[in-house]
Amino acid sequence: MATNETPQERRSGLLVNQLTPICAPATAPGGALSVVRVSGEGCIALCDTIFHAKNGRTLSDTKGGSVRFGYITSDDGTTLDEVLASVFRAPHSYTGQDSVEFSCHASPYIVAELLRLLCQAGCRTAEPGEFTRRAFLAGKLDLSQAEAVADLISARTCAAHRVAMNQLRGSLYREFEALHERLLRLSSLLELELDFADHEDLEFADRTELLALCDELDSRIAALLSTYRVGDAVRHGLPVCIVGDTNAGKSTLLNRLVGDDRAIVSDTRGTTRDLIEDTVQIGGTTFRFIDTAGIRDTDDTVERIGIDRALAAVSRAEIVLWVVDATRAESETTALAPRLAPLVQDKPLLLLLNKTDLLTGNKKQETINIATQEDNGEWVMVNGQWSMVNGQWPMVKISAKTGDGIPALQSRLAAIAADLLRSDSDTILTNARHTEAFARALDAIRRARRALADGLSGEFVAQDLALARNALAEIVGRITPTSILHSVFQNFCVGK
Ligand SMILES: Nc1nc2c(ncn2[C@@H]2O[C@H](COP(=O)(O)OP(=O)(O)OP(=O)(O)O)[C@@H](O)[C@H]2O)c(=O)[nH]1
Ligand SMILES: [Mg+2]
Repeated sequence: MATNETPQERRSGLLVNQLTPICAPATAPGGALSVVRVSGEGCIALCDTIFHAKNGRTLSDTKGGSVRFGYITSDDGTTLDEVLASVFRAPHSYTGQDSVEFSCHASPYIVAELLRLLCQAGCRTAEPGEFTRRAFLAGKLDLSQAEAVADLISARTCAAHRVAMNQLRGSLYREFEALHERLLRLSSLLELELDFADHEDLEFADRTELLALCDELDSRIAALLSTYRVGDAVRHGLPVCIVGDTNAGKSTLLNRLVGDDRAIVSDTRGTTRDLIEDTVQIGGTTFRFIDTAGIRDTDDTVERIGIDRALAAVSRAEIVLWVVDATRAESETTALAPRLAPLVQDKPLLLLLNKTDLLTGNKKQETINIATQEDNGEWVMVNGQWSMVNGQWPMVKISAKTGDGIPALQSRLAAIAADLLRSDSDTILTNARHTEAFARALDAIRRARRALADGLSGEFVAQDLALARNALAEIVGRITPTSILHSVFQNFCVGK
């Protein structure tokens, strides 16, 4: 667990005012009840100055972990509200300090008055994340768990909740402990050797064992890093790029999928210039749909910038939806396949045959034929173009305008997402800060391994191993620059 007072933390001033009683609403406005949190030295007696129980009992004579019913009395002697007060005594509380949580009626007036009375009695208003920061400084949570609290609060899907909950229960901390222990073992073997550097021929550490330890650390950290792709998608939404020719109906499709008028739709070619994003949940997964500029040859400088952005978005996306106007399917696919194919080699692409509501007679039959060929798994559409580029792109027929085929598209997307987001690992990296620190640790371990393999002096190896240890320690907050601590807690809301 995070240590209570490292010199670095003390210097940083994080412990200044660490004991002062603080108060803040812990619930968002709205609803029937609100919780107001109070924490700090002497806060229970402080709350007694505004809280009165019918039977004359006080919060000071209430056991930790129990609840008392009573009234909040204003300074003019009137009753502000009937409340339940939960009392927690150090160290058995969220912050590790004496704490009180008032459960009051959710009127904004009551909450504001209660906070005013508490401040008048000696509290100060809590800063964002200050309760969790106190919990971290008291060693109740490591830094990765503190960050998981924020993730848990903002989790909107089952997957995001599961990842945050695992991290809150210490999954990342356990990874840290296991890796750190192995690194320490590696370092101590080497340092023993350095202590006896005068004895030239002495080599205490078995090089094969050291190399094997490096490899073990390397593969575990590399495996953890590879989970970030999934973690990022879980947290920010799986990026799905909507791409295609101008006027194919991309913006109409974005609006249809997110159920909102997000992008301008018009029959003028080249309407969309910039990337337009919105998230929506389908089948328990958050998707981040990205509408893009239609791809065509153009002399317009701004439109060209838009097209470059569209192609870059295709490269970054996890899934690509290629929208084709079904009435012009041949020309659009022939023109764009060579530009898109190289960008989508390793990612799922759905070819969306849009505007099927406009198909009649022969055209309709043609589309049905294409779809049938797809079922055979070897459809070749235009002059052999498909098979040359990629014969396996599955197709969905839709009408973005009427909504026809959209449920089928949504189930297709849900199935692809389930496949992409499958992970055997309990620990999934969702946080860029953790990922960057693991990457630094991995770099250092790889340098150490090279130095060992090249037979360099143990000193160089030891330096890199120390860098790797420090990078890991930052993740859980054992050694963490003050600026990082501040930015972590500033991202919390007040009352957390
Ligand atoms: N009939 C029919 N018209 C559609 C459909 N989808 C889009 N449209 C029409 O096609 C025109 C172009 O639609 P947009 O959604 O703006 O096309 P886009 O691909 O975003 O076009 P750019 O932004 O210019 O690249 C508009 O007039 C839409 O109403 C559809 O499924 N059926
Ligand atoms: Mg558009």
